[in-house]
Amino acid sequence: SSQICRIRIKGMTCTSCSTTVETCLQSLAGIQIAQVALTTEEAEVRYDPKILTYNQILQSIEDTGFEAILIS
Ligand code: 9UX
Repeated sequence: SSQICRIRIKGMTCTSCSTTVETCLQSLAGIQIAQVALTTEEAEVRYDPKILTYNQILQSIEDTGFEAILIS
């Protein structure tokens, strides 16, 4: 199954920051698509809710050193 969520990510200032977050998300089991946009400070993530929860997604973003807030 699959679910899409959008996440606001605070504190990214260069493309290396957004690539770090994007690569981190893409490496997680259960993530199907992850795109991080620096300019809008947003991530769009498609994931399998049977494998991980959005709280785990938010936590793994925070683990990279950026603040993550669920938008939708
Ligand atoms: Mo860019 Mo981000 O030099 O923490 S990698 S600012």
